Amino acid sequence: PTGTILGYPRIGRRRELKRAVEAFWRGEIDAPELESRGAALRRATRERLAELGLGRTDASIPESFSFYDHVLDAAVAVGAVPAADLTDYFAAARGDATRPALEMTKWFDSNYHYLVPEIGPETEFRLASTRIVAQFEEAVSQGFLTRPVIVGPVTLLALAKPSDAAPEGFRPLARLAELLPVYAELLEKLAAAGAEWVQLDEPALVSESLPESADELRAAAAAAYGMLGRLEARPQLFVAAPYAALDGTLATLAATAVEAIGLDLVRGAIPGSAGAELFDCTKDALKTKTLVGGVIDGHNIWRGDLAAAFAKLGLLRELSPRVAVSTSTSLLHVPHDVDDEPQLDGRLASWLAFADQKVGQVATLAKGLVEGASAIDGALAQASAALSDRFTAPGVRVPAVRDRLAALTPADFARAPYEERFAAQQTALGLPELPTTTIGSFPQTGEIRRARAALAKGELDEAGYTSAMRAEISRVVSLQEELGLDVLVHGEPERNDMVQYFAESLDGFAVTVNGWVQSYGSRCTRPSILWGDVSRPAPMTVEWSRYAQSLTSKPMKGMLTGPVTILAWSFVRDDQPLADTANQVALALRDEIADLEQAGIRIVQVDEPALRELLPLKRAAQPAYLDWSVSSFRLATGGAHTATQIHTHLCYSEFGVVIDAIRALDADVTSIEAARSRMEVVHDIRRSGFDHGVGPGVYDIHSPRVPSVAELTELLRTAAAAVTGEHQLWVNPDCGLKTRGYDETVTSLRNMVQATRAVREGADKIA
Ligand code: THG
Ligand code: ZN
Repeated sequence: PTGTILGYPRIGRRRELKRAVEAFWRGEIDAPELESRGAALRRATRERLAELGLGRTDASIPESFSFYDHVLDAAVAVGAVPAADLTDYFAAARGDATRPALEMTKWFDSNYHYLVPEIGPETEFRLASTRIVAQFEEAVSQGFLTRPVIVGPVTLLALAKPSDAAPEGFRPLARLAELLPVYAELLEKLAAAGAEWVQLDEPALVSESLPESADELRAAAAAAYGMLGRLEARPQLFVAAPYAALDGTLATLAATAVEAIGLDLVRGAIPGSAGAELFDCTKDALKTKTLVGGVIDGHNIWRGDLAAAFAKLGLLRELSPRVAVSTSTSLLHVPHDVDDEPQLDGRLASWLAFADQKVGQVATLAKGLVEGASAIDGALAQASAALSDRFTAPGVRVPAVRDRLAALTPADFARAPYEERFAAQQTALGLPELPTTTIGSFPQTGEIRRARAALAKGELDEAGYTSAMRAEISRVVSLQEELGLDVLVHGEPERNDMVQYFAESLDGFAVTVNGWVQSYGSRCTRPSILWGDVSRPAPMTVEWSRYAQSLTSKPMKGMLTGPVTILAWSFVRDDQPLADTANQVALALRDEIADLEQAGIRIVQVDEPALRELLPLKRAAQPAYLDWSVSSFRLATGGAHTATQIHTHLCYSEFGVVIDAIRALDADVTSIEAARSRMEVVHDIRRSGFDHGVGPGVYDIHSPRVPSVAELTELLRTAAAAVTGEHQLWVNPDCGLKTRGYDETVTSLRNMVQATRAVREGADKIA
């Protein structure tokens, strides 16, 4: 094949997979019906990809379907996660009455989450599922010769975590030699079924953020592909290394018998070019390989510079006579089709490429490879014209925004010293010891969702919507007063998604209607499109917060989403450094904070749950990232009065790597997810010398379980013993409550307040 993609969105153009899977979970459809809906989606995908220009019978079309997650699929295939049927499969993903769910974590530097298999010395590998073979045969029966895709053995093990039974220091990668025969058996079965190519995804080989060192990963790759390459009856092997540069591991793969190597040429440079040295022996080896150039960005939605992409393929051809064009990553990270967004401004739409448009770009470049550049001149020129239009269109560069950015000085990024702020805030707020609060959102009831939908459909007018939201805010405020919480929130009933809400209110953003992207399992988000210079035409949250504060004498927190998270969960312009874009967002938030202060708000929370997520995979790039991400937060909050208390909230584990950055944010109070890691995070915080306010979440909001007063008291005592400062500890759940029901929320918060009182009053007073 000369043109291919590493993977295609599997949720469906209208989220058909989400609907099918959730119907199965609710018991509305049975397993055969779910299977047949999955099959229908796979068939539609193959037909669509062929229609868009990928070859029907030359292994160009990848088989990248999954009912939930591709890492789980690979773990099930090799027997590492036992799953006899779909019920077991989903139980592994989501847990059930008897089994806990597998842990979920971020897939490289994307907003996709995979399930983490648990592998120990006791794990027995065997070919436990041949679903992948059956899906290939299904394609054959429809007249396709497609390319099965599976997570490779090195990545599967490197992403797994040690099972509970594993001894201290055990790493799943130690089991590689026992795992390989199972991959071998699978490859043999695929060959027998007629597969000509198989794609093995090995993004672990590009990451410097895994516990394994580059040398260990390289040795594993040499062992794995040495062994699989020597198999007699096997399909041709295409090892794909998306998300960053392969660096020295390219030489390792080149020295094996794999037939094709996929390079991310959006993130990484052409091998042999400046900064990507190539030794002669590797050069010789590469001449015998198919080099699959990932020149179409799978990670964003820009139409991009097609001529530059084609030029990269030309450079690749100097390394091997066999070159194919592909996407840099799977298209899993982008929505299906720009044509599904008729409401988008036509000019903006002409700058965009979602999955289907990217497949079209691949087909165009493949044609250029086969027929020569002149065959695609027109298409390249059109793409270049769209690109220049994008650089010159109104709103992309707004002088007022740029002037303001250019005039910033270091003073704009700093507040008064913490001690001074602390004293002023104590006076202004008069909070008790161990202040209690929540993270921001309260349960989103059916009523709230219906009001939002009715507003969108025009069935409810602005005034009706506002009064419905005010009624909800008033209910939530009364509830918090009744519970005895110290710092209140308005509950965010008016927000759908914490990023989309701001994107809808800021200039420089567009939002989509059908632009769903899978986040995990059946859950999706619609990332906003940050296309131009960002500014705030009007206050965004102030009226809601002002109203909420008018209902209580307790401090009401203003609730904002921070610049890094707004960038991380949007598709961001790629024509300027992220740092500049982040600072534009930061200035809009800074103005919002000033307006909140004017409206009588004394505490403002600026959430940065995605701070860890954008951390680059390559170590050399991490300090610069941490520098700009921290700076943008400090710019957003740096204008707040000394007496205004700035909070932030961070989700997800792995704080170790960003702990210094968290400290550098200089927020007065930081709430973090800690319930599931049993307060280990408090010790991390202490070790780092963090001395500002901290609210390690005392219970896990991701589960419906209600924590008892006794267990909360115990956790709080642990936390109180670990923090250093007298007034340092805050009490809160570990994340927002919007996905929870009211009953469990009320009981949990009641218990949390009671436990806090017990700890405040001292051990002897506890019944
Ligand atoms: N917003 C955005 N990105 C995110 C999160 C977010 N990425 C990381 C994390 N949070 C992912 N978690 C979720 C949790 C729930 C849902 C999606 C991602 C979810 N989505 C609804 C669904 O699929 O049914 C749709 C929500 C909607 O209507 O907008 O429940 O919070 N941007
Ligand atoms: Zn959170």
